[in-house]
Amino acid sequence: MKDILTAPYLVDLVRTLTNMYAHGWDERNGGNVSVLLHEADLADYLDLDHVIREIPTGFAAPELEGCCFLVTGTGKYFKNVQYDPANNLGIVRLIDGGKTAQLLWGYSDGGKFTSEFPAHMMSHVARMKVDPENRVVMHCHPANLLAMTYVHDLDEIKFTRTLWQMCTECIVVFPDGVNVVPWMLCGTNEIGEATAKKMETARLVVWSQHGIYGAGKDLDETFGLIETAEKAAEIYMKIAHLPLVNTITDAQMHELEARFGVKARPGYLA
Ligand code: 2HA
Ligand code: ZN
Repeated sequence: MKDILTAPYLVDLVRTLTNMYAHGWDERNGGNVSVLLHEADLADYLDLDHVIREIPTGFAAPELEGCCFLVTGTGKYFKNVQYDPANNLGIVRLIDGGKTAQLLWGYSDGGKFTSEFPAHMMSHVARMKVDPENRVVMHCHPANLLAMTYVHDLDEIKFTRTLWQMCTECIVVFPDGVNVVPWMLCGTNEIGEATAKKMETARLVVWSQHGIYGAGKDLDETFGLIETAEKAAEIYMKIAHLPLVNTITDAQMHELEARFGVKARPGYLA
């Protein structure tokens, strides 16, 4: 057996979580990330017949039967993950139609997956239907996106258009825009269901007055997606109180669509 700490997905996740913390997106135990793994990804590293313990999930997700996930632990701090991955992360396999998680590795102090596990698993189901390559769901608390939810209209078209107008590359990076969930109690199946519904039409979902969810095929892509939206929100928070003299027009957005071969979400541009 190879050492799981050398598995590319584990190395990649530890680096990404460390970077998310460095960006200030994950104070204290803020944020959570899940990565879909197949048994074939794990076979060289773990005895898949050895289940450490079983943890009830509190929801059903029959689409994920037999899927394995590398997931951040509840109450754990991203800043600490690099020093003790086996305590702060875990690998689980879903069985019983998603109602039970079999722990295959990690959560070594007796812990379990993030409190936002329902939102993660339901979002994986939603994104897989749109993009079979999707493997990552990422949640964090970037300050400028959060700030924007206090001062900007939460209408999804308006919110998306503002972000697109803040940096030229935004429409290229997230042509499907940003969906918005109003303030809801976090950690519940209800916010999980609401997030997953919004994930059907966009890879970015803002949780008002809380943070953001991103989804993508790998950690780099998903990190980059959130990074780009957060950069746009930062520009917005720098200029929102100043007289607006220039912007990126819808005609220029259409030029970007043509140049980069992307299609803006229907109805979002004039
Ligand atoms: O895990 O970010 O939304 C801490 C959180 C909950
Ligand atoms: Zn959060």
